[in-house]
Parts: sequence; structure tokens; C-alpha cells
Amino acid sequence: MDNPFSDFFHVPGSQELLDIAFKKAMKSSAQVSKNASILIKAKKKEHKRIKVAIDEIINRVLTIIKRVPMIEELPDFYKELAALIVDVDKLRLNLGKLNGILPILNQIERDSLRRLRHIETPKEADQIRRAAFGRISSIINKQNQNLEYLNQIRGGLRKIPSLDYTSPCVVVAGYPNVGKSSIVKLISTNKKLEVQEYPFTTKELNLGHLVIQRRFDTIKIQIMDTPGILDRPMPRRNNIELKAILALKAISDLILFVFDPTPSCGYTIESQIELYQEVYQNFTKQGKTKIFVLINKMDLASAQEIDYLCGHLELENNDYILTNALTGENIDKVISYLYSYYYQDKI
Ligand SMILES: Nc1nc2c(ncn2[C@@H]2O[C@H](COP(=O)(O)OP(=O)(O)OP(=O)(O)O)[C@@H](O)[C@H]2O)c(=O)[nH]1
Ligand SMILES: [Mg+2]
Repeated sequence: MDNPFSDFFHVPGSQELLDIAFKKAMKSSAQVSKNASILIKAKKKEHKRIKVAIDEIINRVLTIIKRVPMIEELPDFYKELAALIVDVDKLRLNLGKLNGILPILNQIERDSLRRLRHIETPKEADQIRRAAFGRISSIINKQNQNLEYLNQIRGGLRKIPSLDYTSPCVVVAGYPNVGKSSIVKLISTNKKLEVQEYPFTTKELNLGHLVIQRRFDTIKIQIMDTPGILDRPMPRRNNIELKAILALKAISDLILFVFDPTPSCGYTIESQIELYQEVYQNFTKQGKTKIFVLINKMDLASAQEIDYLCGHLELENNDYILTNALTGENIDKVISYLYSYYYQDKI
């Protein structure tokens, strides 16, 4: 399913909205018979202007509202991810407020039309239109914060990855700074992932793909890079970590758990082991989701550091792969592992 927020385009600010609407209104021309009196012509002209301005604003506001999907109706993954990116109640309230101005705008048009019926000079028609534009401006200007808020949250929501629910998804998880993005970059099509020497570089869920040719078909495996997670109680985790937790909980078919057994990531191996145990216990869905270990930074790791980790996790030789995500050493083994895992028709 495509990111449900992909149609959430630029939201104009109040001034931009008013400028567009009033400009269109002033360019509009009413259909009046040539023989009509100056007074009738003025009435029709100004009514048309008011109507065009109001219709334009209503249409644009309705488009904004329609382009924001109903979050509560989205599949769990998108719903929960959206809730980590924006305050869903605030968003709903905001859209409600925008919706609330529509009947007021319609009322302005009706009031103006009623007043236009009773005018005696063309000048009054002009005054009524000016007064209507004034009321419209004040209503729309009061929505400026709402409009700005929508524009501001748009960026975050549009970064949500488009998941294909019919293809498997490998979630690459672990502590911050252990080399997750470097690995996903090497094994998948996504070469844009940011890699830095400091923790929490990755703040979003990012997807890449790996195409596997099987005997009778081709499958495209989704590889999800996730932000780092710290070993701490769930309520203390921030929204960035919770995005990774959500990926593990909601969409993983296979978890590649990345360790950095050296001090280079800035975190102890004990805390990484604690996190691994938590992920193993809580997110393997009673064995339905396999968890496989990658021990990264093999160029820096000593034999003792690797033995210590393997000893604690009781890992046999085939239970893990040592990798160097800087040079790409053994990354072919990771791809082979995925290949054989999915070749045997795991989907
Ligand atoms: N020496 C060495 N450095 C590595 C290796 N893999 C990654 N690095 C470095 O480790 C740092 C972190 O790499 P990232 O790929 O950004 O790590 P990450 O786990 O995605 O980090 P966050 O997104 O912050 O959680 C970068 O400076 C990488 O160049 C490796 O195998 N060996
Ligand atoms: Mg990263």
C-alpha cells in the first residue's frame, strides 16, 4: 500500500489562499444582458466576485481536508506510525476547525446576496463586496496557524515508507551506531541512507529492496532500516526508538539484529545483549518471526569480544554472520542467507 499521506501536498497559508481567491474573483465576469441597467450590472458583477472567491476557498479547503486520510481507518502500521509522527488529536481538531469555516463562508455569500437585492446605487454593490472580502479575510486569517501546522507536519508524514503487504519484510534492528544503515545500504537498492559516526543518525523507518530470483518466480524483499533502540523500559523510549519497535512489532517477517561487539558504537555489549533478549522475547511472535544475528565491525572486533557475545547468546557457527559494513566484507554471506531463507518459499 502506498504511503497514505503521499497526496498530502503543500497547504497554502492564509494570505496565499486569500490572494488566490480574490485574484480569481476580480478576474471573473458575470453574465449580464447588454441592456441591463448599471445597477443590475453592478449587483451581478459583485455577487459573482463574492461567489467566485468563496467557492475557490471552499474548494481549496475541502481539498486540503480530503487529502489527509482518516488516520483511524488506516492499517495498524500506518496508524501507529502516524501517531508517532504527529499528535493525531491535534490534527483531527485542526481539520475540524477548518471544516467549521465552510458554513460561515456560505453564510457570507447568502448575506451579501440578500443585501445586494436592496441596494439603490452601484457604489453600494462595491461596498458590499468589500465588506464580504473583509469578513472572508478575517475568517481565513484566523486559520493561519492551523494551515501552517498542517504544512509543517506534512513533511514527516510524507516520509512514511510505502509498504507492500504482499512481500516479505526484513527488519534490521539494534543499538544506535552499530552499522544498521551501512548494512541496509549494502544489501538493498536504497543507496540514499545516511551513515554517520554518531548515534541516532537514522530517525525514520527507511525501506530498501532486494530482488531474489527463484526457480519459478522473482520476489522483491523489503529491507527496513530502523532507528537505534536503547535498552530501557518502553515508557522511557522516545518516538524515534518507538518507530523501530513498531516495525519489529507490526511488519517484520525476519529480524536481522545487528551487534557492534566493540566499544566503537559508544554502548556496552551487555546493554546490546539485553535489547536482543527483549526483541527475542517480545517480537518473534511465538517463533513465527525468525531473528538472525549479524556481528558487525569485524575489522575492529577482537576474538575475545566475539567469543564473549557468542558465549552469552549461545550462538553456533551458523547462527550468525560476521560483517564489515565499511568494506562490504561478508555482506555477500548476508545476501546468501536471505536468498536461502526466502528461496525455500517462506512466503
Ligand atoms: N570500522 C567499522 N565501522 C563501521 C562498520 N559499519 C559501520 N561503521 C561505522 O559506524 C558508524 C555508524 O554507522 P551507521 O550505519 O550510521 O550505524 P546505524 O546503526 O545505522 O546508526 P544509527 O542510525 O545512528 O542508529 C559510521 O561511522 C560507519 O561508517 C564496520 O563494519 N566497521
Ligand atoms: Mg542508521
